[in-house]
Amino acid sequence: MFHLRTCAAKLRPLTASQTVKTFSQNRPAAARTFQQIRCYSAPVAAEPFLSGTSSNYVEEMYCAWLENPKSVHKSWDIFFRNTNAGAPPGTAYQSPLPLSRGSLAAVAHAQSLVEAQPNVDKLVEDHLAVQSLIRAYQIRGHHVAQLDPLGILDADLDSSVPADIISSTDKLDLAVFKERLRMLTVGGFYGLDESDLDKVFHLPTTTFIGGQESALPLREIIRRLEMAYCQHIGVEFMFINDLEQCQWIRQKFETPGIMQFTNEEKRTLLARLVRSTRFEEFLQRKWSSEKRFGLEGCEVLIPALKTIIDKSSENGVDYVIMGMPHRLCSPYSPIRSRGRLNVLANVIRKELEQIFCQFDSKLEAADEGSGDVKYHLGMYHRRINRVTDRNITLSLVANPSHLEAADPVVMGKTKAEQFYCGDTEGKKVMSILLHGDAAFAGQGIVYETFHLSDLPSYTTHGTVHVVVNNQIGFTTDPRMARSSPYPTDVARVVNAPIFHVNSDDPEAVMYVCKVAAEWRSTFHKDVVVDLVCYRRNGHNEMDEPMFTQPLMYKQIRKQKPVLQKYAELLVSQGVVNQPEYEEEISKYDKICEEAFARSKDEKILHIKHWLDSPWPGFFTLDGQPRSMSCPSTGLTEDILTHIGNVASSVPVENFTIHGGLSRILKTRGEMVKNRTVDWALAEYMAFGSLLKEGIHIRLSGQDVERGTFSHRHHVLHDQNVDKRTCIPMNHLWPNQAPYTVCNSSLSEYGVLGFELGFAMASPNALVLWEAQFGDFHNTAQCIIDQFICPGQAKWVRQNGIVLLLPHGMEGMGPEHSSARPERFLQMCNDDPDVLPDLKEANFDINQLYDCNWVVVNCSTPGNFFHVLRRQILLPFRKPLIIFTPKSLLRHPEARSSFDEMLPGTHFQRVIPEDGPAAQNPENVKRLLFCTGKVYYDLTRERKARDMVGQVAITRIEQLSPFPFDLLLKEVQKYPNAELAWCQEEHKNQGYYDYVKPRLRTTISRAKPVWYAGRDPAAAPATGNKKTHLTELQRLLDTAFDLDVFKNFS
Ligand SMILES: Cc1ncc(C[n+]2csc(CCOP(=O)(O)OP(=O)(O)O)c2C)c(N)n1
Ligand SMILES: [Mg+2]
Repeated sequence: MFHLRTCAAKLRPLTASQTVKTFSQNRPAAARTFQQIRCYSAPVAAEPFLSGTSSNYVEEMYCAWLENPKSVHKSWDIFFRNTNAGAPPGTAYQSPLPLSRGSLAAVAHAQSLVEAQPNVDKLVEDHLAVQSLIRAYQIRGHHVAQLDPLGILDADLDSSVPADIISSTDKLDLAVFKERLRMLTVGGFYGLDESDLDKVFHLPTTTFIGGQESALPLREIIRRLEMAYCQHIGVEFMFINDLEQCQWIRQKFETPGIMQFTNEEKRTLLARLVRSTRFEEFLQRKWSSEKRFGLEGCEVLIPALKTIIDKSSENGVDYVIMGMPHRLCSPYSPIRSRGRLNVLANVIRKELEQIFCQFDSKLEAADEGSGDVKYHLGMYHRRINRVTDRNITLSLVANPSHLEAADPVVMGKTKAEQFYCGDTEGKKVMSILLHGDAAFAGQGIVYETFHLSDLPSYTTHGTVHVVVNNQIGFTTDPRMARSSPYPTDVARVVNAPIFHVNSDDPEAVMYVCKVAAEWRSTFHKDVVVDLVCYRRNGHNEMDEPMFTQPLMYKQIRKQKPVLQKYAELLVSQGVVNQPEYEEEISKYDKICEEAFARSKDEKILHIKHWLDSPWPGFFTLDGQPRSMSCPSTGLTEDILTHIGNVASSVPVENFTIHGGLSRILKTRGEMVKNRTVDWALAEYMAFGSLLKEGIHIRLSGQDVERGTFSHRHHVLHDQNVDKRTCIPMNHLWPNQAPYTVCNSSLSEYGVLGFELGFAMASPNALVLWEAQFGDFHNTAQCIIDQFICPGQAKWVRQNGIVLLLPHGMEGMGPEHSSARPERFLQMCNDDPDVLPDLKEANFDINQLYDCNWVVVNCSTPGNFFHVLRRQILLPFRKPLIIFTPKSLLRHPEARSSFDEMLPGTHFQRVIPEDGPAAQNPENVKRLLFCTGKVYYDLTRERKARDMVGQVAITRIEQLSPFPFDLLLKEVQKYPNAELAWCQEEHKNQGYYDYVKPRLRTTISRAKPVWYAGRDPAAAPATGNKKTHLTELQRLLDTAFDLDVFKNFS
């Protein structure tokens, strides 16, 4: 009521013909612009029959009248004309006149009913009731749609029928219908009764069931709603809070006859089903002894994917990146990954012989790495899309067994591919993610990935999600596996429409896939297709599904395969005849047999053929690095100075920065004048120079723009203009590469996965993920364990992602202290007990080439600068783990001179002692090795104790691969020194376990390597500041007590 009153207050006269014009011009966004064009000319709100609930209805009528005065009942027409003419409240309404002859018989019939009504109240109420009924179907129709091909479970896990709609299972049987109507009436929902069924009701603009008609009898309204919402498609969309999007969906599903297929389309669909089904059967015939684990029960997935790809290609997409769930890529055996093979064969169209030869267990692997089971491997294939005749590239991202872990990786790769081809709206590159029902509901990474979908620096402008909802997860019933009604409910957080579809109705599946692809290309937002299907076999052949799902599997045994069902339908419709169908089958069987014969000629397995992201030009043709050396990572003074100057300025006009930041920039400027850098400036120098060299840089993570420790400030904010920002890094050079720095959502798993995927797309980018504090990386452990650490070994693909992990024991308590170096070091692949050949040319580069990742802890900004630059100047890519400092960011000694960064300088894997101890090495009693920040505590303590000549301190900056060569030299330089490793971390949580055996191997176990550090502990650090300081003092005492180890020797 309030709403209408507000509107009524702004009335101004307008004739219907005037408004028709205005309205039709605004028609596409009619619903949105409604507020602006509504302009009654009388105090309508004072009409006696208007109430809060009826006002919506009157608005609908008014809109329709504006568009076409004849489209509404005559009584409304008169009413609106009168109100526009200024009729006072209560006088605008006049009893309707009889309709002229020649209009629809049904309308005439309805008219006579309307005219017979004593007053307009009943008319309004009935129309409102019908409007509510329509809305109920739109909101809850999916709850009664027939989605389960087995007809056992309700896909929404709820067997109750919403009380306010007529269940589709009633099939409008008159007796049942009457009873339902009686219940609805008694329930007081709508106040309609049987006599209303043949009355004609005007349809609101929020439905499309009328097609060309603007009014329909109630019986027909219900029938059409049933057809749209309660058959084999359940549309969940009414939670979307954008009217235009809702209208779009309603139009796609409500318009009568919209789901029509030509005979040609039906034949194509049948042919695709033949391929999908017969491919599975072919594999089963050929490798029958292998365990089964396939697509049976969801064969429709193949035509579904093809439809999404065809439609997207038609709309301009030329690159589709896919990620798959486990059912399609079993970790255990190739044959059990038939779903994936089916996709490779029939969607991506990988040559069949290439696929079949993978089953030959006698073939030798030709590439480096331990490899993975073949069907976790990725794929990249370019081909012509036969339907659209356009080129299309399809890439399937390799994935681990960990369900859903590949989701953010696929998104990141998609974002990168869009970025590199300038596809800022996602018109050319898109992703399709496949999911299992249990995993989609259960794995939190799904939610985390959804939350990236609309963020400016992470959006891929819409992903099409396809859920293979076989209503089971291994042996677990969905009723035990999730609390949400549907497995897809997680998608509602981003307002993604969800199309549930019974997968035994292939045409319904194709239709929703088509709509999903169109949705994505229209709105560039995520959409979900929930293929409600079944799993014909057990989780694998060893599993007896009847143990745990007896009723379901009794039904499944009786279930006719979808191909057979659909073929029978098309034969009955005369679309194909039986011989044609059989011919299609034998044609495809023959293709498989011939490819199988050819596959016998393959001699060697090339995992490289299964790369998901080839890097053209980066390697030689046979996949080797172009050199095995790394140029100097130093820069000229000019470049350093230029970057330093930009980093300490605001490179745009009229931009007011915060006073505190001005001081920070001023300090930076002074450092530049003094030819020194701190951590932030060193990072600036590394990034700025790589940008000059055409290397794109992307730094992502929580609060990275400013930096958790407020040291970075890569994005300046105008203090006077909201959202006005400046990124000086993008103002460095005329033709520089772009710099992306982006605060991420508060997700480690999702964002690290995303950046890994981004880094996958190109070797010519420095992609960094920074943890807020290093310990938070463990919520992304799956990405580290399954992708970053073993990625190259499993999937032959390299990745140069950089992890920046703030680390250091600074009395801040157990959290925020440790980036858990022990975990990263434990996963390094270098052998602690084998001394490599130190005389080998380019020993350091070879070592880097062989390792699975590089782990560093730099003690100076200069070295940090070099390691970042080296990451790109190396002729290959390895993940780089950097433990970054916190207090050292502002430590006055943690500065580097430009001299350490000039041409000819390099990253120092080891920083040897260079003080008095190094001048007289034979006097040195102890050689202390350490890494990172503790170095500054040690030097301070040594000075305080006046032991600079007796104790040498050597910093190991690159922990892995271990610098055996340089450390051997260090040990040899101090022949009289005992060796000790000093760390500030607890003994079981730091570097000791990694360094000690390698140091011992370096010196052929000639001397012990003593330990000076904290005791083992369960927590990474104490929460008590005093204890922290006591522990620190104790470890320093140990480090400088030259007698402390005597009793142990
Ligand atoms: C993160 C993770 N946890 C557990 C598993 C073990 N696992 C493999 S398949 C499976 C059931 C998956 O069910 P669903 O997602 O419905 O896929 P379906 O097998 O039904 O296709 C489980 C629990 C896994 N692979 N990954
Ligand atoms: Mg499942």
